[in-house]
Amino acid sequence: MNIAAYLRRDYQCEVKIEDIRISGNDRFDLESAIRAYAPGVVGISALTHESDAVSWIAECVKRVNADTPVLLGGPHATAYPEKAIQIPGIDYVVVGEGEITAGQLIERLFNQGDVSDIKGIVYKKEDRIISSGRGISSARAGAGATEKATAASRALRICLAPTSHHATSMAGSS
Ligand code: B12
Repeated sequence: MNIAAYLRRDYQCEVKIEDIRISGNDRFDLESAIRAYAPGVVGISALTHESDAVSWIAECVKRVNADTPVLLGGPHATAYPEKAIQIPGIDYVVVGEGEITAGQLIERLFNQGDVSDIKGIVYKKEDRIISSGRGISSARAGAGATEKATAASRALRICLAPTSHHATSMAGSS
């Protein structure tokens, strides 16, 4: 995925992709995988008809570690960001192109920084929904548009999980 390549290249993130559409992981397998990998942050990509799967993935993540931030991006997040942020377990919704926004957001989360100036996110703060507008397009971003990781040696881990728990017909893991 584009975002994984971007995070590895520009942020030295360690990224694992779990494609549930292909692997057909059930709830138990996913929980074991999350426990074994212990990601610092989890990102989910989903279409609107996959919203149910998003909530069980996010709940799985929170059961393993309630402090792991969960990001949602992709078509559902982009089309219906204010609905998407209401999905239980979702901490941040990334709207539109995700490369630059996800990089900035993950870096801030790892450094306990303030996220309020990051464009392209929707999140909750004291029961209010905050939307920061559209993000920066990676195609249009010039040099210097990307924040560079200040703690690049730190192992950041993200599990991008395109999701559908209905897809159980294909075996294999990614
Ligand atoms: C190519 C395409 C297909 C292809 C490939 C789909 C695929 N799985 O890759 C095919 C033909 C197979 C297809 C099938 C379907 N599609 Co289609 N498809 C598209 C299309 C034209 C482009 C998608 C694309 O590749 N974009 C380029 C990539 C780079 O962008 P992206 O995936 O959106 O990801 C970016 C951001 O969203 C974000 N992001 C994505 N994930 C994440 C995750 C995190 C954590 C973060 C931070 C950010 C992030 O960052 C990425 C990079 O900038 C879009 C329309 C569009 N213009 O987007 C419709 C679209 C995605 N499809 C749609 C639909 C409905 C379907 C089908 C359900 C149709 C059907 N009835 O069968 C199926 C679903 C199949 C499936 N399970 O995926 C809808 C989704 C609507 C919705 N609200 O969910 C769209 C938006 C079209 C529309 N306007 O209705 N599709």
